[in-house]
Amino acid sequence: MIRKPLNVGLVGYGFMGRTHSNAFASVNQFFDVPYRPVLQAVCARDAAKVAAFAAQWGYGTTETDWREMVARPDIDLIDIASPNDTHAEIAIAAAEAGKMVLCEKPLGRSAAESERMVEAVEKAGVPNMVWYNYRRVPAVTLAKQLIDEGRLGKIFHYRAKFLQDWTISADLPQGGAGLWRLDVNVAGSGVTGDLLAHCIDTAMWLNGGIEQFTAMTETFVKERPHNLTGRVEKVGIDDASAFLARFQNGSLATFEATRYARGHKAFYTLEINGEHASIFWDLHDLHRLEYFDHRDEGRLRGWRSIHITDSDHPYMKHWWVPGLQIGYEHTFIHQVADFLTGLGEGRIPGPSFRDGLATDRVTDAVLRSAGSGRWEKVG
Ligand code: SOE
Repeated sequence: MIRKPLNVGLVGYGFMGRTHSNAFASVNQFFDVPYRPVLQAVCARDAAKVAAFAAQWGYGTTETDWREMVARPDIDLIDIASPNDTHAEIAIAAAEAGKMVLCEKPLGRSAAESERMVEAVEKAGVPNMVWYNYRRVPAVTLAKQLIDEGRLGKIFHYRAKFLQDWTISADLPQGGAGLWRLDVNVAGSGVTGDLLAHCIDTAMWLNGGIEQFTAMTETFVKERPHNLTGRVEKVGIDDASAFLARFQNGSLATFEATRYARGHKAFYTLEINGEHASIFWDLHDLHRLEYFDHRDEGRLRGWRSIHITDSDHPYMKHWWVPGLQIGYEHTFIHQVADFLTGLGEGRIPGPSFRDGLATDRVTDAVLRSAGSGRWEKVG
């Protein structure tokens, strides 16, 4: 297949900049897609650090002002992997310049910000996508297939958790590189936008829209030193967030995210209980899907632990041989592969900016409900 070059301009070189760069650099080795991502430019404010990143990952050029990169005619796609407070401005400018736009999650710091982003990409008619990568863990994609095939029957329950423990120390400062997630002005919210947003994106993809819910949040450490001001400042983010929900399909759900679950690092789990069958998945064991089917013969009925490494499992024929596992970074490669395939077919797969906005509407309403104690309906 002749692959058309697609010139990528990346903004941000942190953890997410690395996952995205790896995906762009690896996709053609494993997937037969009609485009060849070219690591054309990377942009960040620190000239020395961005030059080192460019050398390490093979970016051809560097910029220190994203506006310069957005204006460059040799860039086709702007990929936003910088902190949340930069997403809207860059995405809107990129769309207005006619670039395709990929944006790290959450789309905006609030639904209002995300609405402007959706308006910009849709007005410009540019391909767009949000990096909710967990949809493309093969086990999670298989769960989607099983649900869509009707194997679970009517869904009664959806249960999701995303547990971490890295902010428990009150000495941990907020703000600056790596710790901007603790600064509400930059992040928009705490675990609600960072972790619960993943659970909500996957849940709405697997189980449809959420009708109403009631939430609670807590900030356990109320003040932290700020890396940029040097002062001890009030903490504005939520450290833990949980809600009870009713989906449009009638199922009941519980969601929980926290950075205060000692011992858990990235324990994202989801369980779905249907009339005929149940599914359980756990990010710490991401290549397994636990499946129980009540229609199995009684004597042999039980939970099956399916090792998702066979060539008829989603994405797996592109990797090694049956039995050999893949990991976290592959979810980003799958997302790029699907994006490039969709680009060739003129049909970009989700999550689109509009899907990202739908998640932000829920996270906004979670914070509202936690403040008011009332049930919220999502439009
Ligand atoms: C936070 O620690 C974080 O890195 C999130 O920002 C990511 O989206 C999540 O996938 C892993 O945890």
